[in-house]
Amino acid sequence: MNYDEITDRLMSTLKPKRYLHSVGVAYTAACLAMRYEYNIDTAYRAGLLHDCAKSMSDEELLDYCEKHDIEVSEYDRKSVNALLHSKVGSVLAKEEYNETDEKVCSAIRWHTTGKKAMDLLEKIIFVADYIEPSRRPLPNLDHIRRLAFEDIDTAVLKIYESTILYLKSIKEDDIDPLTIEAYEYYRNITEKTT
Ligand code: DGI
Ligand code: FE
Ligand code: FE
Repeated sequence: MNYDEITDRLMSTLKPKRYLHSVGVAYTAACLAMRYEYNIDTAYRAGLLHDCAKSMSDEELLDYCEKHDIEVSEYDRKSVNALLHSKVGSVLAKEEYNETDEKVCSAIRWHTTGKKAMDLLEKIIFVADYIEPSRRPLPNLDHIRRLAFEDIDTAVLKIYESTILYLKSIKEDDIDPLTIEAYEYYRNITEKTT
């Protein structure tokens, strides 16, 4: 699909604010791609598509997983929309948006929890999702925005710190172990340089 077709479809499924967020992530991902010498077009497309499943209800997400053989963990069941829109989105991007680049699908797949040793596109989308201009103010956001363009691994680490603090402040026990594992990984690899 070309950009017009993608944005038309996104506009018809996402709420206006979510659509604006997606465009913000696309442009922010493109800027990070410029900084880290990644393919700008690929980063922009991954940004546009990353939340393409966000408007689905919990029921629709679970149903989609069953029909498409997507594994649903016990953590996914506790926070269906938060954790499954990324897994479902990566398949939806292929099926409904004709996305054929596996790297784009993987960046969508991992944009919420992240994971250990993300590739550059995965990190770009993980970070762009957090710092794009229309995000409501979050703790440390100005600092993380600057760091994103200085050292992306440290920006990933700071995002984990804020997200984990936030998740602990709402309900302690349902943080996906992937989130914690990835946080520890980025703490270890950035320790050597900071
Ligand atoms: O879809 P967005 O709102 O743009 O952002 P997102 O996909 O990064 O995150 C969706 C929500 O998921 C957000 O409120 C933070 C939350 N989240 C991130 N990691 C975890 C998590 N929620 C749970 N339950 N567990 C996690 O590990
Ligand atoms: Fe998301
Ligand atoms: Fe998002």
